[in-house]
Amino acid sequence: MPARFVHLVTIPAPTRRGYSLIETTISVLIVSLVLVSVLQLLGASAKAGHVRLHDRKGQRLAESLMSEILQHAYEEPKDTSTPGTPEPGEATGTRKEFDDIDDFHLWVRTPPQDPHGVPIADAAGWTREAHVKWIQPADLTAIGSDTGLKEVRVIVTSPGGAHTNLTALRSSAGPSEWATSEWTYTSRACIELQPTENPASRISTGIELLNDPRANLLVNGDLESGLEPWGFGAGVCTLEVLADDPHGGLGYLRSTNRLYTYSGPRLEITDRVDDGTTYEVAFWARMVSSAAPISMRIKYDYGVFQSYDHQVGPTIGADWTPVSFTFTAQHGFPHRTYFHVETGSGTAAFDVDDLTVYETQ
Ligand SMILES: [Ca+2]
Ligand SMILES: [Ca+2]
Ligand SMILES: [Ca+2]
Repeated sequence: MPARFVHLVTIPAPTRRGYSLIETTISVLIVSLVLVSVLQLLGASAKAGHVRLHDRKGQRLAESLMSEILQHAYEEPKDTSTPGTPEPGEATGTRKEFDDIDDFHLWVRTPPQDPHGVPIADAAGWTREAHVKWIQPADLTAIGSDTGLKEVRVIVTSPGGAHTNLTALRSSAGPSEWATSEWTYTSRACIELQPTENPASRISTGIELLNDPRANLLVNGDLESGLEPWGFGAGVCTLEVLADDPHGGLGYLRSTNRLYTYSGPRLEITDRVDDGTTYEVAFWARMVSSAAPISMRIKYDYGVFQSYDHQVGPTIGADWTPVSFTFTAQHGFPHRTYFHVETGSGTAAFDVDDLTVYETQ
C-alpha cells in the first residue's frame, strides 16, 4: 500500500491584542466625564423642578391674596377713612373685618393665613405681605394724597428667600365702585384641594368673579367687539365704534348724521324679552357737541303696524352720564322687538357705551 504524504498547512490563530494601560485610562476618563455630565444634568433638572414647584406655590399664594384685596372697596365705605390703615374695630388680628383695600397695607403673616386667621395648610415657612399706596395716574409714581388710583402689591417669600411679586392697580372709577343694587352676586370663589392623604399636599386658592351672573340682553352692549350686531332704526344714521375716551373698555358707539330724532343705534331683542316681564335699561351717554335729552325706545314691529314705548331721559352734555329706564315687555302678537337709543329732540350726534338690559328681579 503506497504511503501517503499528508501536507499539513498551519493556519496561524488570529492575533488578539489586549488593551493597553493608556487606552484603559482614557476610557475610564471618558466614562467618568460622561457620568459627571449626566449627574449634573439630573441635579439641574431636579433643582429646576423644585424651583418651578416653589414658583407655582408663590404665584398661587400671591394671586389668592390679591384676589381677596381687589374685591374690597377702593375707599372705606362706612367709617371716617384713615388712609393706609384698618379703621376702628377692623384690626382684629384677622382680615375678616377689612372692607377697603388700604386696610391690607402692611399686612404680613408667616405662614400665610386665610381671611379668618387660619394658617394655610401647605405654606409652612412662607411669608405673605401686602402694600397699598396712592399713585399718580400720569406716571404711576407714589404720591402723598389720593388721585383716584392705588397700587396694590403682594409679596410672597418662600422658605428659601425667593420672592414672588404681584402688582395691581385699582381705580376709584372702576366697575367695582359703581353703585350696588339689591341683587346678590357671587363675587368670589374659593377652592381647597387635597389630592393625597398627606395634608401637606393640600392646596387652596380663590379668584374674584368679575362676571355678572345675570345675562345682559344686549349683545356687545359694551362695544368691545366691533359694531356687530348693532344697526340703526328709522331714517339715516352713521354708526362708528371709536376708541378715544370710551366710558369703559376700549370702544364706544358714536351716532352721527341722524335724519330724525328717532334715528339712532338699535339692537333686536325679540327672542330675549318675555311678555309681562319688566326690564332695567342702563347705559352711559354723552353728546358730541350740543346738549340734548337722551331717550330710549322699545319698538314692537308687527309687520303692518308698530307700537312703541318711548321714554325721554335727562338732558346730557359732553360728559359721560349714566342713564336708566325700565320697561315692561307687552307685545301680545307675533312681532319683532327692538331696543333703540335716540334723542328726545333734535338730531345731534351722541355717544353711548356699556349698555345693559337686565330682567328685573
Ligand atoms: Ca376699612
Ligand atoms: Ca382703611
Ligand atoms: Ca366700551
